[in-house]
Amino acid sequence: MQDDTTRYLIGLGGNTGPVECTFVSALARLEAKGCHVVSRSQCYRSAPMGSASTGTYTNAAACVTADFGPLHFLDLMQQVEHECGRQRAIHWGPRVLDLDLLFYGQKVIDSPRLTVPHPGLWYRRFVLDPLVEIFPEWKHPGNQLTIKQLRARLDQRPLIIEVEGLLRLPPLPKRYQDGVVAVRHSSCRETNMLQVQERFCCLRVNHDDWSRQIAAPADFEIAVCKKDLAELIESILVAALGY
Ligand code: A4P
Ligand code: MG
Repeated sequence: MQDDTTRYLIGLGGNTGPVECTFVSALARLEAKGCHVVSRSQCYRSAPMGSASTGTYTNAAACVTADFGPLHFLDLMQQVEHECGRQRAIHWGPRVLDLDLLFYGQKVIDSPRLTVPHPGLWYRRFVLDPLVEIFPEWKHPGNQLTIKQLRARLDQRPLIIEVEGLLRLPPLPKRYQDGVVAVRHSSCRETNMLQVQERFCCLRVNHDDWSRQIAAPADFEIAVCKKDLAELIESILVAALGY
């Protein structure tokens, strides 16, 4: 068994066409390009995260080893997406296949083309469900929580999403009754965060005008532009609550 530094954990997703067959084909294509598929999870179904997509998603995860670096690996994943019929029309739109690099061993990468660990994995059931099946004890290099612990946080109720730096929240649909969206004021930053984190799953959204997500913060954060806030919070609720 190779050590963690050479393992790629990937997420597979899709909501158009015969998705389970596409996953089999995608992994075979990666092998044909010189990768070795060590293990893969079953398939999991979930509601689509993001308003640009409507069909139910199928997701899975796989562990792959390869003798080349992460940017070349990303090239191969994108080639495989293309060969399987992926068209990049709408962000978060319907797709036959989406391959995401979730982890590359314990490495942290923050480059224009690649962010690893994947910045959205910690609040997405559809990523953590398959991952916990194949690697429950794998640690996130950002805060050393295991996949199992990250997944368990999403089962806590109420599920709190804290939005930092906002005075008022945008209106959100009432159907997410298990999720609580709270505003965190910068003046009570340290102490309140610590208390809340012990009791609840605290998903933090940092509401600055940062242009892109960050890879391995001290805690997990999402940077987001103001105009997208309501949609982003709703996406997080869908992905974290699973409905
Ligand atoms: N990129 C940066 N980091 C990575 C990484 N770790 N893995 C860059 C893969 N790509 C990475 O990706 C856009 C760019 O991200 C790439 O060119 C690459 O350089 P993309 O696949 O072209 O676009 P996308 O997938 O539409 O966007 P994004 O932001 O990657 O979306 P996600 O996070 O993949 O989410 N709902 C359910 N239930 N299940 C899903 O699987 N997936 C999505 C897409 C939306 N809703 C979903 C699901
Ligand atoms: Mg993607």
